[in-house]
Amino acid sequence: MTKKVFYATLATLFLTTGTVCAGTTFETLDVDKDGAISQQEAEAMPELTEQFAKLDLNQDAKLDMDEFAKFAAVE
Ligand SMILES: [Ca+2]
Ligand SMILES: [Ca+2]
Repeated sequence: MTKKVFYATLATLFLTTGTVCAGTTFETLDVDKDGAISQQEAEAMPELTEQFAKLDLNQDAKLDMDEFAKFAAVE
C-alpha cells in the first residue's frame, strides 16, 4: 500500500518533470486551459515574463495563441 503510493508519487513527479524538459508549449503553460496564458502562468518561463508586456498586443493581461506564437518565433 505504502509502496504503491510511493511509486504513484514518483510517476507523477517524473511526468511533471518530463513535460517541462520536453519543451514548454502553449498547452503546458496554459495551466487552467482557458485558452490564454495569464501573467501568473507565464511565470513558469522567465523569458516569457520579461517579454509579456511586449507580446500582449491587445493588452488584456493575457497571451492568446497568436501572441504566444510571436514569442515562439523569436526563440
Ligand atoms: Ca490560462
Ligand atoms: Ca493579449
